[in-house]
Amino acid sequence: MHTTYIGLGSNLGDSRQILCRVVAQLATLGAISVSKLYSTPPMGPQDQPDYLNAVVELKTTLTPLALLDTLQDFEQQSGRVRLRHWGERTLDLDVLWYDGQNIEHERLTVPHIGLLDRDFVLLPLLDLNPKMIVHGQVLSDLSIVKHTQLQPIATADWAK
Ligand code: A4P
Ligand code: MG
Repeated sequence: MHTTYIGLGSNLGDSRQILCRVVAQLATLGAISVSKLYSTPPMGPQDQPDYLNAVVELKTTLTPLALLDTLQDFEQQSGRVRLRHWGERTLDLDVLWYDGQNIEHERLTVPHIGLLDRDFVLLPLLDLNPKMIVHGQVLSDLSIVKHTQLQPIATADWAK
């Protein structure tokens, strides 16, 4: 059994409903725990709506690439629209972490490349695993975590 963390983001369509649906889909892959829900200002182009972000911990037998394939299927099933790089999208699913493995594959980089720089990823990750260490870095010690303005908009039962 492998432990993995999946980042969820949406800022097009009914984002809350889209994220609730994908949480239910992730639950078909193994046991899940869900972070609090965050409303976050956009990273990248500023002329786009705020995002909803959360993280799901998943315990699964899927290999990393099989997991990526499945997540990309879920993105497509959400009617995924992605208009521009770092721009608005109906659903973005990222493999943030997989059993502490470092994966460098043409389709998959794990830990996710932006993980240490994004409070909208770090805060929900720390909800699930307050002692988490990535690339030797204790996440709770990062200055971006200590100085973030982000506040959850819903407790961890938001997807139930
Ligand atoms: N890929 C490589 N590694 C991974 C991984 N660990 N997990 C490849 C998932 N995919 C991975 O993804 C492009 C390719 O990355 C995939 O085909 C996969 O093989 P994409 O999601 O289609 O591309 P993208 O979204 O244009 O680029 P990128 O860099 O993934 O965007 P990000 O980093 O996901 O950023 N602001 C806020 N507040 N909240 C957000 O969630 N998200 C983005 C998108 C921008 N601004 C945001 C947010
Ligand atoms: Mg992505």
